[in-house]
Amino acid sequence: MNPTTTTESILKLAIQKSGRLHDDSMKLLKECGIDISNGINKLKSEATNFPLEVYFLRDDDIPQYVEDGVADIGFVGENVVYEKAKTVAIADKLGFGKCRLSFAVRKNETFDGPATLQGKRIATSYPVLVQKYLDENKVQAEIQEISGSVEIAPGIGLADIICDLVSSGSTLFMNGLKEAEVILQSQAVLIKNSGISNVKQAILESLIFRIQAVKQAKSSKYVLMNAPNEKLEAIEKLLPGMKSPTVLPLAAEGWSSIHTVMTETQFWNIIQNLKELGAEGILVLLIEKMVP
Ligand code: PRT
Ligand code: ZN
Repeated sequence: MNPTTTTESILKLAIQKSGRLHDDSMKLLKECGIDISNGINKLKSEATNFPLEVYFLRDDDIPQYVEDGVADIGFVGENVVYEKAKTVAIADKLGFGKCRLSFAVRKNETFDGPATLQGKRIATSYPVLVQKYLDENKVQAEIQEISGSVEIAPGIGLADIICDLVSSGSTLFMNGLKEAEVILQSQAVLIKNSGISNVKQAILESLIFRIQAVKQAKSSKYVLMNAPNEKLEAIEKLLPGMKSPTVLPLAAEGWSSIHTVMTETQFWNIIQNLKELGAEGILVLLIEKMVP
């Protein structure tokens, strides 16, 4: 620790110790230029070049630790934040750990909206969110809370329907189930304690600034192409870009090189038109950081 720093000037971040969010959480910190000395002490680790201390915890415990102020902030799935219903604020979405919480039924059964759930036994690890959905839809059903392998519940006669996290859908498919209704779209988010000090708030803002630059870069591509000068105006009209594109003359007479930034979707939407206008030698490059 830098001799001038005190615990009050270090932001405490809780991330998942192991599991689906661990690697992406560590990767995000790295992409933000924050080095974590992942020493022998796996419970917590300190950044060497940013006022941050990282606690490694079970994801279910993170909202509680942040509410209590044991950690100032945490990276955790929205599904866990809403299920635990602690008093924490969501400060940013992190763009990884995407999944959805869905009802699933046996593949030969039909699901005609919430009324299908009436009187059924629902197996889930998310009793709070499922009960909320039942209440909102004025349906009564029996919730069987189980902590893992929810997808086997219909097969062993424990439940008629399940409500579980889905990403690719292959777990449901392999268990003879099909997704029937999504009740929550989720991704990893940054949660924060509601009463953090001004000093910590300033550190958090600089962390969020870095996270946003990383996220923005991920969704954008740096695109270069060569184009005949007489088509420059028409091509520029197609390009989204941060401001206007950079246009540089090529050694070849009558040709220019155009540099610009766009999202991957925008690129695929305009690529045919660019080619029709005579653009060639089109290069698409990754961007590491992007500050608008
Ligand atoms: O030990 P700890 O309590 O910390 O971890 P955990 O076992 O409770 O959680 P973990 O590591 O499985 O998941 C952590 C977080 O990852 C979840 O809270 C979600 O926010 C997010 N996430 C993203 C997922 C999935 N995708 C996901 N597919 N969490 C779980 N799954 C499971 C799902 O429960 C089902 O069993 O994967 C299976 C379905 O996946 P597909 O691809 O077959 O549809
Ligand atoms: Zn968990």
